[in-house]
Amino acid sequence: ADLSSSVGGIPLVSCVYNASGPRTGSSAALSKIAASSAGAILTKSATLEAQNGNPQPRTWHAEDNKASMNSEGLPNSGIDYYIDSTTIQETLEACPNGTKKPYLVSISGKTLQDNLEMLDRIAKKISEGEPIAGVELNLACPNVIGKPIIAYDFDQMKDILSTISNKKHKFILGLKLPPYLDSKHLQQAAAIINDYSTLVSYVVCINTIGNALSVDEVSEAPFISSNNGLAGLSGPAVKYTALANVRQMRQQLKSEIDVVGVGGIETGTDAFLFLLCGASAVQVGTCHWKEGPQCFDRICTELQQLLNEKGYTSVQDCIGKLKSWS
Ligand code: RRO
Repeated sequence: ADLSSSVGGIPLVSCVYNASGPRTGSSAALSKIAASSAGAILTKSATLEAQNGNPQPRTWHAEDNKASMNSEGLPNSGIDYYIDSTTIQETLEACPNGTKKPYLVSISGKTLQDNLEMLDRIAKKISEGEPIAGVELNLACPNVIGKPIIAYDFDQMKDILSTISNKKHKFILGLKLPPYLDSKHLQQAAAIINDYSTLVSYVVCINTIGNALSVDEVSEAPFISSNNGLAGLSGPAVKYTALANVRQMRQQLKSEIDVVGVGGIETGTDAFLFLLCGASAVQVGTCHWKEGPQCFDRICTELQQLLNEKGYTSVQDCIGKLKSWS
């Protein structure tokens, strides 16, 4: 079966690629994604300046591996590193036999001004010929202490989209969204995004479920030290919330806005379920973190086998084909 797809008009040889976050901070890490079966390469969310993130320990995995948490606090090398021609070249050179995959940059500015500055720098690099295929604007980071999740604040979300929209940048823009746990909230978010359908080419659902807490029975303290132990929840535990968000976003958004699914995907079957719910592509975060970039090869092989067994000849044939009871 044909695993190719496209996101916001960006062609992907495979509909499976990495989530921003784990193993995405350096060109060495990004090169390994490039060398794998992943269909695109997405960087760690960047801030304007490089920063170290929150104190350790800031990550945790459940013993049964069904849940993970992080309060990384945006450790990253700064936007200039991720859009630097050496970083991009080193990464893209690792793509298999002379091919080039889409190189996508994630940004998560601490202020609107920082996001605007980063978008301007990206636009400049693209105009100079840097092969940056698109930008994922992260409106959903749960781990900046004292900063709420932007996409839960609809006034702030409108303000950001309207300000960026006035800039008339030409690159492809996606929005990384937090999970919405109430359908009314999801509808409100979708309505705002629909108003900016000329700006937003795709959305990515979901970021981690914010402000979870894991407690160590032995020390009687949280496992994670920063932010009073509060951290973003990921892994198989969030898969059902992610599927619901992908499904509802696909139903609420204008058809020209693509949906990318992320949250707890570990197998080809998981990827297939997200496609049925309306995802044009899927990202792998926690499983990539735990297993390394060989997860992309494995998940692609599994998805391929499943589609063949089911008689689907392409990913395109199953996107949004979730059956209903009535
Ligand atoms: O770096 C982080 O703490 C982080 C980010 Br920016 C994000 O978007 N989601 C997450 O779970 N962690």
